[in-house]
Amino acid sequence: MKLIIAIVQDKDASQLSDQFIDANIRATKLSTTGGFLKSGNTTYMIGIDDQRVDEVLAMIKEASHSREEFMTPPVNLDASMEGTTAYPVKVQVGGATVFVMPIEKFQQF
Ligand code: 2BA
Repeated sequence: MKLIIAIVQDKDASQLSDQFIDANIRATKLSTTGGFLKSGNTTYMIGIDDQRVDEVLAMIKEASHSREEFMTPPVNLDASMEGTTAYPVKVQVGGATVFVMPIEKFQQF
């Protein structure tokens, strides 16, 4: 068994959740925040048999789209405490960031 942790964009999450249900893939959906953009994303925890890992990864890949977002860097003050104007920077986000981990034990009580 493996634990798949998949971070996807909120815009892709609804479709992916429906696909998991249709395929009888059990998942836990967490509302998360990207450390860099500090905006919302969605993290799935999926416990899955080894032989279905590739199927789940293909599903995540298919549903996840790359998008451009803008972030405004914090204003830096120099020694004279003068601020420089911060301009928005374009950032390419996603498709999905995925971790696959072995599971030592799976139990439900
Ligand atoms: P964020 O941390 O909000 O990052 C959003 C996007 O900003 C990233 O897209 C990447 O293109 C860019 N970015 C992140 N850190 C950067 C930095 N130090 N300098 C320049 N650009 C940076 P993705 O790579 O597609 O990541 C999307 C989201 O996936 C991330 O949102 C974060 O929540 C998660 N993530 C990505 N890599 C991760 C990792 N190694 N561990 C844990 N979470 C990760």
